[in-house]
Formats: sequence, C-alpha cells, structure tokens
Amino acid sequence: MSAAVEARTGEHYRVRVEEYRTFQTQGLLVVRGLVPTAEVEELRAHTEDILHERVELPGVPTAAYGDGAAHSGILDPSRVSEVERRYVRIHMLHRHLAIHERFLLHPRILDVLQALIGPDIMAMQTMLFLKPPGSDGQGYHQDSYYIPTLPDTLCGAWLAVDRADAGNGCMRFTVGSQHEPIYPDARNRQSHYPSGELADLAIIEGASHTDEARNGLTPVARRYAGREVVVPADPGDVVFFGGHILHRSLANDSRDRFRRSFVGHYANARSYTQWGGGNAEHILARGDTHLPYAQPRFGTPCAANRPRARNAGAAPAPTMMADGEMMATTATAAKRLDPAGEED
Ligand SMILES: O=C(O)CCC(=O)C(=O)O
Repeated sequence: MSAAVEARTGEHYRVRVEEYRTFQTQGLLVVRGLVPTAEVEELRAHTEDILHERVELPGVPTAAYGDGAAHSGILDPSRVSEVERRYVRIHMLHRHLAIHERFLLHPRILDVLQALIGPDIMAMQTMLFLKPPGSDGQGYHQDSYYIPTLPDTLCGAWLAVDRADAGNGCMRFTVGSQHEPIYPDARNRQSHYPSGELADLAIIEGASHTDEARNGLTPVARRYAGREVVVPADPGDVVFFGGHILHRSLANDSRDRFRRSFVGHYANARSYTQWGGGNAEHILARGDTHLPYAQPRFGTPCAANRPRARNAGAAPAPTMMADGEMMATTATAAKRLDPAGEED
C-alpha cells in the first residue's frame, strides 16, 4: 500500500513530506527497514531468553514454573507452551530492562516521531508481543482510549521482530477511522469528552474484544468497509499510527511461526497525561517541555539526560496579520507595527 516507504541508510532518518502526508491522510506510516537487522536480531535473541527463562522478568517469578530448569537455557518441553501462553504480551519492561529502554528510545524511531508529532517527544509505554503459533489477536481498539493525553497526540511505533503477515496475525488498520473521536467504554464513560463536548457520541462496550459481535467498535469500523489495510512487515520495519485509528490483529494461525513485535507509545512532550503515573514518570525522548519528565533509568542517551540550554536556538515565532501576511515577531517587526514608534 502507499503508506509504505523505504528507509534510507545512515544514522539519522529524515522524514519526507510525502511520508508526513501519508501519516495524515491514511492514519499510518510504514517505514521499511528503519531499524537495522543486527539490532532486531539482538531483540529477537532477547525474546528467546525470555522464552527459555534465561532472563528474569520483574513481577513474573520463574520459580512459579518449578525447578532448576529456569536459567539453565533448557526448558522442559512440556512447559514450553505454558511459558509461551504466559508471555503473549509483556508491558512496560523499559522500566526494568536496559534493552527495552534502548528500543523505546531508538534514535531512528524518534527521528520519525519528531517529524510526525514533535518536535518534543515523550516516551510512555512499551509492549513486547511474542504471539506464538495458535495465540489470539486483539480486536478493534483505539490506543488513545487507553492512554489519554491532552492535547491528544498519541502515536504508536510497532517494530516487527519476525516476519508478520496475514498467516501469523499481522496488524490491520481501518483507514479513515483516524478522523473518528475516541469512543469511551461504558465502564469509564468520563474518560474522553467529559463535559459532553460531542452531543451524540456513542458509549461502547467490548473494545479490543476479538469477537466482532461483542466489540462495540465494529459498527464504527463498518463505516469504512473495504478500507481496512492488512500490513505485512519484515523484521526492522516500523509502523507508526495515531491514537484514534481503529486497528486490530487476528490470531496467529500458523503452525510454527511466532509473530514477535516491540511496540512503543509516545506523545508530544507538551501534552499532559495522568496515565502511567503522570508526565513525571515518562521519559523526555526529544526536544524540551514545560512539564515534568523522567530520566531514562538505564542512561540511554536522549533529551532528558543531554545537557542543553533551555529553548536554545528557538526561531522567532511567526504571527498572522490581519491581511493574512505572516510576519516574524522580532523587536524590529513589533516596532514597525507600533504607530507610536514610527521612526523608520
Ligand atoms: O501487535 C498486536 O497484535 C496489537 C498491537 C496493538 O494493537 C497496539 O500496539 O496498539
């Protein structure tokens, strides 16, 4: 599909206007090969360590699985499927493991985010999907429902670790639905538009449910019949998508293929949030902010730990004049507009 573009080589990634336009018009942007293969391989090897219980996950005691097999690198085959099931999706490991923090703050992913929703970027959430063969997908949902930011600037970055396609439950997006409001759940109807700003907003139930009949966003998706795009991805490809677009993934129906992916969620660092402990708990990845922010716990280089002069190099802000002409608010310009200061 046209949302897919090829990444150019080099350390930094510079987004093209066409890509920016694609993100706005389609609600998503696929950047092929954004993360170099060797780095993706490191992430894939890390998932193997998780699957073989060679790494300790906070809050998930390996002892729960029994004996000395943990950390030996050899997992009792009878327990493999139990472990796989347990690790379909793991949240927020960037607060506990350096490798997750590094991928959350990957410079080339931040380059794209800076152009799409920046310039100031706050890194909020990580999710690692292992999605082994036979595991379920996730039904229609909108990410901004779960992670509210004000103003709403949420953006996901979905990095393929394995080849993902229709056979093992790749991502699917309903193009056009990025213009929809967020549909709150009946259990949390105050989450969005709490003062009734949208008169006829439907309150729904069952977002994320894999059964379309029980997912309250299905009727919204049907408004865009024929516009759902299936997005196959190869290791290193990254899919960027805004917080309003309806998306889902189906079950992994393959016999033997995992569908591993690493997902980061970000917002403009000037957006206020109470989610996940509030702004002070989220890392300032790029730029600056007037709001509190967190340092990366493992010291990954990013805006939060880079010494800088606040607002250094800020360009003078243009202002809209009555006749539509744009003018910089420099001292000279301001003087020229001031009838009392007509020396020149
Ligand atoms: O990877 C998946 O299957 C679902 C991911 C997703 O929906 C999300 O990151 O919001």
